[in-house]
Amino acid sequence: MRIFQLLTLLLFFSDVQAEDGYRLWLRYDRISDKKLLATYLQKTASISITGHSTVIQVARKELEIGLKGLVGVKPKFSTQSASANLQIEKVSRLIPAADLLQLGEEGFLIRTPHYSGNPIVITANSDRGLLYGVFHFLRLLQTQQSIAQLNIVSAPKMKLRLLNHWDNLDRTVERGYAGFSIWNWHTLPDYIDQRYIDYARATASIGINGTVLTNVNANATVLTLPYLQKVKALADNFRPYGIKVYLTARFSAPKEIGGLKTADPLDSQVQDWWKKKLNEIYTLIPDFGGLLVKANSEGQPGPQDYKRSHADGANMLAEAIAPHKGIVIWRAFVYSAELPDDRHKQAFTEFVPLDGTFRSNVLVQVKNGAIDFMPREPFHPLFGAMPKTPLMMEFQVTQEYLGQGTHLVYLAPLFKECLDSDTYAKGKGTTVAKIVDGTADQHELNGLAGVANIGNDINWTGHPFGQANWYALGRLAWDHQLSAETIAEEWIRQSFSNDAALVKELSQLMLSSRESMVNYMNPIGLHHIMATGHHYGPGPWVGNLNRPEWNPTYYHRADSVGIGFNRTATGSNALSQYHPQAAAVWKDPVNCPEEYFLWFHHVSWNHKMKSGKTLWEELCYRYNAGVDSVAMMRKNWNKLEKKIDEQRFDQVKQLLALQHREAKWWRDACLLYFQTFSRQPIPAQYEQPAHTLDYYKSLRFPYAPGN
Ligand code: BDP
Repeated sequence: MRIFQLLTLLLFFSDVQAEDGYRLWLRYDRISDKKLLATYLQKTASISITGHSTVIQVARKELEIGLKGLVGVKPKFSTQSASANLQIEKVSRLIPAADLLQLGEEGFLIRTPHYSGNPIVITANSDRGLLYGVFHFLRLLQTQQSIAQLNIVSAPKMKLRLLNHWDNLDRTVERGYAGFSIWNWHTLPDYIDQRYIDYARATASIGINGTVLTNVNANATVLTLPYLQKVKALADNFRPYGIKVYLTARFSAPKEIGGLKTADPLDSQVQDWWKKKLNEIYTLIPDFGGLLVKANSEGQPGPQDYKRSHADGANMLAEAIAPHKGIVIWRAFVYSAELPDDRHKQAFTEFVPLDGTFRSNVLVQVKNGAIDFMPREPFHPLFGAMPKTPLMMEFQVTQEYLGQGTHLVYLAPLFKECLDSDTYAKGKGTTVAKIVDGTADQHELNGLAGVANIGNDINWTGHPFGQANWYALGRLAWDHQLSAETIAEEWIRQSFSNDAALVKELSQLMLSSRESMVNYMNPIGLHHIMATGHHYGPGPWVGNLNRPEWNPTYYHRADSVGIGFNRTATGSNALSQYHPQAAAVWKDPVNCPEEYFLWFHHVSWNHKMKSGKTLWEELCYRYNAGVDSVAMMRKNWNKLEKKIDEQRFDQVKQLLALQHREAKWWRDACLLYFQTFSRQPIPAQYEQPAHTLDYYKSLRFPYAPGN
């Protein structure tokens, strides 16, 4: 074989094998459509880009990488806009001032104004806006859109668009299923891993503008100088991408690393300590974003240790950070083992009376639901109940309760379901999205965060489809009106290919995946019935944990009569925390949507469901339908073999087989256990459990990840 043939062959193979997922949605492979390729080439033949900031340099670099890949030509840049085909310029004279006004600080506009030569103009009010515009332009090319006549005006609906990393300093990741933390604290600040840059590119490309580097179960060490220098190194590298860094603050840090005897927020020494600490942080990182705090929750220290309120704690930090224009994000994820009240109600009970008492630079971060990132959960009753406080949304991108690293579950439908829910707080149509984006109560400070699913696995997220959830989080934080379908399609086109049939198949697979998972894990409103600690797999029988609300039996309440948690007025009355019109949807067992039935009602085994089946039969049906739909996903995936690179095809194929096995495990374990109460057979038309209940109860996973 001639040497050049060998080289070509090697190149060919290295190309095929390079599809390991590392490039995420920024693959920038050559445009296959010849006609489009010609247009793109023509429209990008000369590019003017003005400005010299590091952000502009990043935008240029991205255009270079992107166009080289997509159209095969290294772009020619100039600063002479008049003759360029693509003109990238802050506050472009070609765009009316009123249009620029709509863009705010971070928005962008891409337009083909009608004048000679028909150039494309990308403009914004800031360099960051231009960078977002460039990423969007490259997205148009990657998804093979027409760029003949463009008029795109896009401004983010949320001000803070954050990833929350639950990463520990020893590089383990709480609820992380994609390897270890990407932050290598040991080699920072001297060594800047290329991953940090690629993380920033990907993150900025979907509009995320902040990253909380550390776990909410915080370690005060990150606030010591050697670690702050490491944080600074990351901040310096993220700044050109418009990404600010944030840290989690351990409330007892003044004691642990400051040598004080107390962390009481009303103690002047404690206040001074935080002021000095924040001065130190801002000296190193002038644009540091702020602090995220989990306090008096699941054993974390907090102001209540000193009989102070959450507002006392948050305000003390907020005051210390205010001179630097920083913010405090205070989490509302609180519940107590001592309180006999339904866990569902506790955050509301605790926080609503504090509305109006937080400083103006405090946001309260609320999980999408009142329990904990369940496969399906009604929106948190706090949304709409604290009009004087900006409430930040916390979604979980990492799939702690949703199949972890092994299940293909596309989360945009879950995120959308919550954002589109009507709180009725200010009349019909006051959706959760409107509360969170600040429009309902005119909060300038507003935001949305997602607990990241990123680790040091080669493809970042473990499951190749986990990438879609990272992508969806960013896109929805930018624009919560985008549909789950649109986001899926964008992601598929960029991550796999623009082949129309493939896009259709994959998007069907993704869009139905969440519902399948609900069926085989937690149908009809069941929740929190997973195994202890690691939350991997089913554990509905668990009832012996110290804290009552950590037990699955607390949530499903199965007995000889029926199953489900009565949260109506005759039960815990958690429903009373919702606006009466929102509560009305769930209150009446006759009309309650069945997907929330057992969330709000204790229902008898023989209750007739809408399908005509009894509740027990419906439960059997749903668990089986969930398993069947995973079988269907496998079948559909296998049909795509020729259209997907070998590496990812094989990876997903194996993972779907695992998901299928785990779906059966969920079904069989749950049905066998609930059958001990219903005392009815699993109808013969369904596959019968492969093992006994005792077998499922005996399974142990001492080293399950993320715990
Ligand atoms: C739960 C997780 C736990 C987190 C906690 C939180 O199991 O690991 O620390 O939420 O959000 O979902 O603080």
